Amino acid sequence: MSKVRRFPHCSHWGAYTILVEDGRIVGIEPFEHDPSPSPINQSVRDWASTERRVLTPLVRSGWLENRENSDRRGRGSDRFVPVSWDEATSLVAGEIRRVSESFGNASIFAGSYGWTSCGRFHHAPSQLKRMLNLVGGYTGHVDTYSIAAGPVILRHTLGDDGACGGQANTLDTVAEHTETLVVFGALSPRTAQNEAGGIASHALETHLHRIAARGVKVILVSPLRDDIPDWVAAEWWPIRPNTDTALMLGLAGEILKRGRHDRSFLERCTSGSERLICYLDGSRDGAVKDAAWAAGITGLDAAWIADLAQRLVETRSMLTVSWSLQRAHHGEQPFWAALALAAMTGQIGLPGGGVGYGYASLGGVGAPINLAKSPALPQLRKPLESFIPVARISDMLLNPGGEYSYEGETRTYPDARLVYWAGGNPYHHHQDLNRLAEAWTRPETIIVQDPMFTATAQRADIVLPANTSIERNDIAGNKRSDCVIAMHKAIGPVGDSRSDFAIFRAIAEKLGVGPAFDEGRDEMGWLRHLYEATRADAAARLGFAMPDFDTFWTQGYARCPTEAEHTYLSEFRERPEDNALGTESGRIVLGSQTLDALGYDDCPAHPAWIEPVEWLGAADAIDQFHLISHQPEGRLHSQLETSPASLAAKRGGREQARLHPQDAAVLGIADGQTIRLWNERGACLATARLTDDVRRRVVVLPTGAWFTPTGNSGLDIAGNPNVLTVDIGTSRFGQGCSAHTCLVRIEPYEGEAGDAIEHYREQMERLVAV
Ligand SMILES: Nc1nc2c(c(=O)[nH]1)N[C@H]1C(S)=C(S)[C@@H](COP(=O)(O)OP(=O)(O)OC[C@H]3O[C@@H](n4cnc5c(=O)[nH]c(N)nc54)[C@H](O)[C@@H]3O)O[C@H]1N2
Ligand SMILES: Nc1nc2c(c(=O)[nH]1)N[C@H]1C(S)=C(S)[C@@H](COP(=O)(O)OP(=O)(O)OC[C@H]3O[C@@H](n4cnc5c(=O)[nH]c(N)nc54)[C@H](O)[C@@H]3O)O[C@H]1N2
Ligand SMILES: [Mo]
Repeated sequence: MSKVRRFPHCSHWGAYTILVEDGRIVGIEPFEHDPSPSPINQSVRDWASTERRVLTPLVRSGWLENRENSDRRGRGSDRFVPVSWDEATSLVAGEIRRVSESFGNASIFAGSYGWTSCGRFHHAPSQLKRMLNLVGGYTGHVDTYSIAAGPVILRHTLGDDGACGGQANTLDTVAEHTETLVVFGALSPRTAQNEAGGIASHALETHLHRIAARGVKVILVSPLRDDIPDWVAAEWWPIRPNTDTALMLGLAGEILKRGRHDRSFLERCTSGSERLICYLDGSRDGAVKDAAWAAGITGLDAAWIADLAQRLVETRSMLTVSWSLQRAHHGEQPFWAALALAAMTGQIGLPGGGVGYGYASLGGVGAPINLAKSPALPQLRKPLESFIPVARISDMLLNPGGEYSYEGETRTYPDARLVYWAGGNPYHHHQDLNRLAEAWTRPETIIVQDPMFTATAQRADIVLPANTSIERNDIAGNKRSDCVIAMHKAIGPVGDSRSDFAIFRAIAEKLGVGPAFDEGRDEMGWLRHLYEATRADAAARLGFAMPDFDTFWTQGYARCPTEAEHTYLSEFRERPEDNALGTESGRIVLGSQTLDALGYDDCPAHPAWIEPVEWLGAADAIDQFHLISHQPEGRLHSQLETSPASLAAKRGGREQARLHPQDAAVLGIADGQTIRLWNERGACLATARLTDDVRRRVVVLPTGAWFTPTGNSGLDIAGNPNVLTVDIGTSRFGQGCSAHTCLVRIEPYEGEAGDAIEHYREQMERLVAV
């Protein structure tokens, strides 16, 4: 008689138990200690289906014939030839050796950005980097698509980027002490569902309920009303996108005008405030930065702004700034301006006061801080210090040897001949996909390792089918979660897929570094080793007892030592001399000598409002819309795109774009109609959804639809916003991605486009047909 077996597991969106009967998944149960589990849990059963999976190693026919001299424009259209694992891993090892010997290891680009699965051992980019570090290294990347401009500017103004990633005030203190909460961006369970490396307990709603119950004055500054749950009863300030810096500086200037700035705090705890003040009071450029000035740029009401300036100094006030604000042109500025505004109020370092970044952008930001070492596969010593800023991938491929600047240094792009991508999907995550497609023809060889036949895998020369986390054992955990979670193998591998570790071990062996790569441990040996390192650290450094590995593995989770009720910079505030920050002055930098010396007009020496390259205030924006391509509700990026939670947000076989009914009326667009969004970079289709939750002249199209270009024009019929977005760095200083800066035109679409998912399936079948 068959019996249901239970397997504890975890994904970036949370922990759950997989119920399996006769090798088939028959149910998913959320983790018992999670107060708000994510609906995406239910989607993981689709990993077991063969639909969209890569079932065997594949090599593009053109590459197989001509190797590095192949016609690279055949990527994405040449048929694939199935090969054995032995042949595939030999080809990969051969390419690594060839490029290393002929051009040097900097010509191997293995930044391999991406979220892969949440398991810390099979973590594909870490495995890849570990292997390559044993054979001379690779060109990697710094920062992330999530945050780049933000951490770069905070390193220079706060001394480190901890405040960006969960080391600012914990949300329990905000829920308890804050009287005025200004949310720039979002505080939404939509994004808080996910946490890199998994999350055991989703606590955002608990904190928001407390905030609502205490009657905290909450102001949501966002082009989108549902960026905070409606039951929080926030006041909605529908700001013109990408103008938050002007609002923040207008508030700071208004405080200054009224003489309400905290002079003592500025003097004791900051440097360069005179530079900022000359800008705010107009003595630098003749424009007084006050409520009226900010109203003109942001489209908000001057009286509201003036009122808020007063509230910020008269009540315990806290500013939260979502990561989204810095994924925009000049994204350094809103992060720095918010810091400046909080410094003017003098509330930094007080419980529930000051500023913090990225709350709810991930579910663990603002959670109690995990003090123990998190489990992670060591990537070993790097023999090569070659890197690019993460989002400069097309720039690198298009301009080998070209100059660029990053964080104050002038650098050159390496000559990438071989690209190895494991666990990421650049045809999901990168901006201006048509430009990426051009850049993608430059490398001699492209290797993609993924369970799914993604748009990136379709455009590879060698595709290695990794299995998904439910087909192997792993361990989840990170700095922002209070548990490590056991991830048990629930089903056997789909097709001929193998675990990331098994794939890299086979390649390492062919490169002659097998023993150094696996250190004699197998999968379970490694999990035990990584867990025990966390446990030993918790015991030695913190006197905290975690269960032994076997108990942890059977129980499915183990609690870690955490610090709750954390107030950021409280000691610094008390005694700045004894707690100097790692900045040029040891204090919070409001006017920077470093940036003054660099003389950049796109990242000046004090926080400043600078017009983005595209925005609604531009002269040519009159018939255009600002595109917000935010994170999708029902999936993580492009993952599990055809699963129920993701499909729930699609209509008419493609992604929905939300716009205001009055705008739709002007354009002659009805709810549910197919629309075309376009600009000079590309075009895609979407299904219109009309709602007054969206500010006028803004269109919201979530990311993650699988890139499905059709016809000669390359019209994407799935609704992937990255055919429209702009591929420029945030500034010469930060070089982050500018995804949230983008203008588009919209029109009703009358043609016959077909169903995007069906079209994608047919394309997959064409590529692997023998
Ligand atoms: N327009 C616009 N673009 C954006 C953003 C935006 O706001 N707007 N946001 C950006 C942000 S913040 C991010 S983080 C990026 C996200 O970009 P990515 O991280 O590249 O997106 P994912 O879809 O999560 O890609 C992960 C890939 O790993 C694969 N994978 C899953 N598990 C495994 C595994 O166990 N092994 C291997 N080898 N592969 C696995 C998945 O199938 C998937 O193809 O997108 C960025 N792009
Ligand atoms: N369900 C789900 N959750 C996720 C992810 C996912 O793919 N799916 N991805 C995860 C990842 S990798 C990351 S990095 C985080 C990202 O977390 P965030 O960066 O916080 O998420 P976004 O959804 O891009 O943006 C949040 C909101 O910011 C607002 N916004 C955009 N531009 C502006 C602006 O100029 N001004 C103001 N005031 N508001 C603006 C938009 O209305 C948007 O809804 O999300 C994580 N959480
Ligand atoms: Mo991200």
